[in-house]
Amino acid sequence: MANAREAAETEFRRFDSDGDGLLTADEIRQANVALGGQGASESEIEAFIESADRDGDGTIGLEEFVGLVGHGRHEKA
Ligand SMILES: [Ca+2]
Ligand SMILES: [Ca+2]
Repeated sequence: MANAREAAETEFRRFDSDGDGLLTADEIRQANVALGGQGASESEIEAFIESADRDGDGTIGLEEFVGLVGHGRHEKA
């Protein structure tokens, strides 16, 4: 039942290079490059964080990441 979630968790851990359970702008930038991106701009990374950062701490936690990529549901808080 949690296949999409597990896939998202696996990705999250791959991106979380220091293993603290939070994705920072730096880690997201590295992840983007690792995925074959040409390097996201600062504003693209900021926009990505803003779109996913529900608790407003400026980083992407696992739950926020799963909510963003784990499934396509659009939930209104
Ligand atoms: Ca981290
Ligand atoms: Ca957050």
